[in-house]
Amino acid sequence: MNWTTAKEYTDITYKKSNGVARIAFNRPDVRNAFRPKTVNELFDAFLDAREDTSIGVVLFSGEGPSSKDGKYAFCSGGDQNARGHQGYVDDDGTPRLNILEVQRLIRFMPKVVIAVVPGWAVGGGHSLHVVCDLTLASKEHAIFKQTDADVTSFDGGYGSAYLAKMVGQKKAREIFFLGRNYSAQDAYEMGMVNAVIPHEDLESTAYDWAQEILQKSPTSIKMLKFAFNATDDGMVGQQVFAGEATRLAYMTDEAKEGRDAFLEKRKPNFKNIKWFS
Ligand code: S0N
Repeated sequence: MNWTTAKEYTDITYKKSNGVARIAFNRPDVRNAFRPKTVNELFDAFLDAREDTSIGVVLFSGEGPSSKDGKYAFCSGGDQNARGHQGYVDDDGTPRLNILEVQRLIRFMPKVVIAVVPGWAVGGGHSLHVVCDLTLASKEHAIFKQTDADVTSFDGGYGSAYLAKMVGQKKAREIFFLGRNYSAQDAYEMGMVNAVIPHEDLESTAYDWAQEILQKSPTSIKMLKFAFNATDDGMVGQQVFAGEATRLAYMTDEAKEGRDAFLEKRKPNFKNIKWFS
């Protein structure tokens, strides 16, 4: 793994290596809680990873351990110090709920996003791992927990409704209503974690998974991701999937004929195009 820093930020790190981007929270002393600035940086980095045609997989993690007590975290959700009465407040004084935009960016980007969970995944941090395509968790340090109902800052979207699709209604309600701690092994048995990895191997395993995915056909991977999403995402899911279907249609002879006929001010001739069943 020869990581190159892709861009310098204050609240996150952003690196790239051989088709893989790695974006990580970098506020370990507050268990990688996000403030609006963190979220703006995440959005910027994820957008860059989406637009970079050399990148096929994004690893999403948290730096650590904490300098105070040596504990690891993926993310502990919204920074409660930044929370006002109408949302999470930035330096400009505007209250925001902008983590939801990052969730949508992860969900709709045509690349695989893997949550690499080295420690706590809590509240809005738990919701972020839920929205990722895959989750790998540290055997020794990962702990999954939902505190939304303790602090009255709850995710009624992907964080809960999609979680229920993943682990079942009863289990999802237990996670949110009781707010207990779940180990990596518990999370694996529930179906919300793909693999439990010894902590010292977590990063290299995530990189290996990314390299394995990068051997596959990019079009297949993105069509599969959007197909998996479509049934849960309503008309937006259909729109995202259909956009890629339209792109494939652009690559056909009939698309070329349709375009050329318009530009040449003549009727299109589709007579030689087969009606495949
Ligand atoms: C993570 C927990 C369980 C870790 O416990 P532990 O190991 O005992 O450590 P602590 O001593 O508690 O913490 C260490 C230091 O870190 C600070 N800290 C931890 N988490 C946060 C946080 N979220 N905000 C600010 N500071 C945090 C501690 O204060 C401590 O600092 P010091 O050393 O100075 O004392 C435990 O810490 C915990 O339970 N944390 C709080 C988790 C939480 O409730 N998070 C918020 C939950 N809600 C959301 O995230 C939802 C927000 C959201 O995504 C959303 C939803 C709907 C619509 C929009 C949004 C949006 O935000 O956009």
